[in-house]
Amino acid sequence: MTGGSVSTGPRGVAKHLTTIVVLALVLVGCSALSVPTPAPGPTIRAAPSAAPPSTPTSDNLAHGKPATTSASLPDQPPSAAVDGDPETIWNAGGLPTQWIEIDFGSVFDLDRLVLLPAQTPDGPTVHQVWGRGDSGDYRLFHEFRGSTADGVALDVSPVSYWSGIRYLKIETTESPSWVAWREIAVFGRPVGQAAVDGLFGRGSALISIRP
Ligand SMILES: [Ca+2]
Repeated sequence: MTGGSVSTGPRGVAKHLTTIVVLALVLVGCSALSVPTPAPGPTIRAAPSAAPPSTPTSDNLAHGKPATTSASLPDQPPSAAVDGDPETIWNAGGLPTQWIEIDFGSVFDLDRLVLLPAQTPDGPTVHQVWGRGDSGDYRLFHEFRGSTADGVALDVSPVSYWSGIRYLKIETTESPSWVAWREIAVFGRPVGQAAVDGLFGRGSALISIRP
């Protein structure tokens, strides 16, 4: 009896030690597992892509191009809408309808338009995008319709090129504000280049394919 109780002592201690060791290993294992799971990766990787895409002035077809308008204030001329500076403004000095037309000097196929409004007060507006070649009638390519605000860009990239445009006209038909633009940026390619791209597919479409 006594021998039995003596003999079970070490086994009991050993059993407890084993349990402690196992628990310690489990705890170590849990802490080890928790180490490789820090903040979610996508959150960290999202930071660089959160920055707005750059729109280099050198690629902006409208930059420094001749612009004419329906009207303008003496100190806020049409050229201020295409000077690359968001702080300078073309201001019609009047309510809609007002328009601004930009002459690219030759014919382009356009794939992006960015409009930076100057607007007081904010509110519902309608802006129509018209284009034509060296000659011919204007064609309506796009219409922005919605609530807009001062300094908040309107950005459109058509699925297909807006083709054969030398003169681009932005006509504002509705707004609670005098019609004014801080900046108009236009991107695209010469007509011939667009034809070559058609053989291979557009780069933007290829880049958009992700696993
Ligand atoms: Ca400007």
